Amino acid sequence: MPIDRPAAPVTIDAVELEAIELEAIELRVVHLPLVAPFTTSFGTETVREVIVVRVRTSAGDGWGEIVTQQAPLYSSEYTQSAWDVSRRFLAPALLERGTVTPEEVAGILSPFVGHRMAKAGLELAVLDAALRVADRSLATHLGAVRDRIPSGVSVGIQRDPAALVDTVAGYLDEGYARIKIKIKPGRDLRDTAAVRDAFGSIPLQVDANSAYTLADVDTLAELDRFDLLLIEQPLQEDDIVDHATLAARLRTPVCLDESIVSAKAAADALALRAASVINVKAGRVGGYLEAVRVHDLCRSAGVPVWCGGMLETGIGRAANAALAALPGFTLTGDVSASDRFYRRDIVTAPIVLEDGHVRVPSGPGIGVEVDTAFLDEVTVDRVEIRR
Ligand code: OSB
Ligand code: MG
Repeated sequence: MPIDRPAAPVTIDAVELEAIELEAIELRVVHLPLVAPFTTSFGTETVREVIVVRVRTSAGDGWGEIVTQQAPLYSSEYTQSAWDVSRRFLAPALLERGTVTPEEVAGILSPFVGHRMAKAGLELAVLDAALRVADRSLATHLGAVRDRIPSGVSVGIQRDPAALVDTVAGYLDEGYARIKIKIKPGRDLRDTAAVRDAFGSIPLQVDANSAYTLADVDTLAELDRFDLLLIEQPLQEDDIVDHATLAARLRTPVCLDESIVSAKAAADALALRAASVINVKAGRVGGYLEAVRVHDLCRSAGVPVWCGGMLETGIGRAANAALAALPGFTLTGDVSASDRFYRRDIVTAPIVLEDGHVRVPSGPGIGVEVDTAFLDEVTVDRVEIRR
C-alpha cells in the first residue's frame, strides 16, 4: 500500500474553538443493562459498565463517555483504572489550567502515560461544551461530509452456529447493512460457514479480538474461502510484525483494532504492511481529534477505515456517528442503533436505524441531550472534582 503519497488535505475544519472556563468535572459510573449478553473471545458482558463525564463550565455543561469496560480484557484500561487516573490526575490537570480549548486537552494530559480511553472521554466532554458555546456540531467540526451513514452490527459469539444464524437473521431483517461476527479458536470456520450458507453474499467480516497466534495461520487461511470483507485483529495487540507475516499469507484483508493506539501506531502498522484496513475508535486512540488524525493519514495512504464501537451509550454513539461521516470512512462501521444494545438509553433521542443507516446528529456539540433523570437512575457511583 502506498504510504508516501502527498497528504490529502487535512479534513478537520480549521475553525478555532473559543476556550471554555472549567468549573468542575463530574464523573459517574453507570450500569446499563444489555438487551442480550455480548460474548467475544475475551468474555461475556450482560451489563455495560461505563463512565459518563460532565464538564461544568461558566457557559454550560459538556458531556463525554469513557468507554472502558469492567475488566481489562479488551485493553489494559478498565473502569476503576480510568476512574482513579481521571480523578487523581487527569481532571485535576485540566482544572488546574482552568481555561482550555478542546485542542489543548491532549497536550495538557500528555505527561500522563497511556490511559487513552480516560483522556478521550474527558476531551469529548470539553469538545461538547466548547461546540455548544460555538453553536457548532461535532460532525461539522471534525469534517463530516455525510448526514447519514450505513450501519453495521457486531454480533457476539452465540451458543452454537444455528443460534448465530438466528441472531444474524434478526439483524438482517432490521436492515443492518453489514454483519460482523466474533470468532475465537474452535468457533471460527463453522460459525462463518453457517452465516455464509444461510445468507449468501451479504457484506460479512469477522473479529477475533486477539485470540490467535501465528501457529493458527492454516485455520485463518481457511477463512479465505468465505470472501470476507476483512478479518479484524487476529493476533495480540503488540504483534505488529506477526500481523504482517499473517497478512502476506491471507487473501482476506487484515484489519487492526487493538493494535492501533495512536496515529503513530497506525503509520507504523501501514509501513510494516501489518494491515490494509484500520478500525478507528476514538477511545482506543485517546480522543476524537486523534481519531481524525488516524483517518487523515489512512486517507492519504489510500487505506480504508471504518468506525469501531465500544457498546457506547447515546453520548459516545452520537460522537461515533459524527466521526464515521468523514470522507475516509469508506467501509461500514459498528455504529448500530442504540436498541441493538439498550432497551433504554441515557439520551433523550437515541440513534435509530432507518433504511440500514443512522443519522449523523447535526445539533450543537454531540447533538444529543442527556436524560438526566434516567442517568441518575443508572448511576452507581459519582464524584465531582472542583478546582
Ligand atoms: O473489538 O470491536 C471490538 C465491543 C467491545 C470491545 C471491543 C469490540 C466491541 C465490538 C462491539 O465489537 C462494537 C459495537 O459497539 O457495536
Ligand atoms: Mg474489534
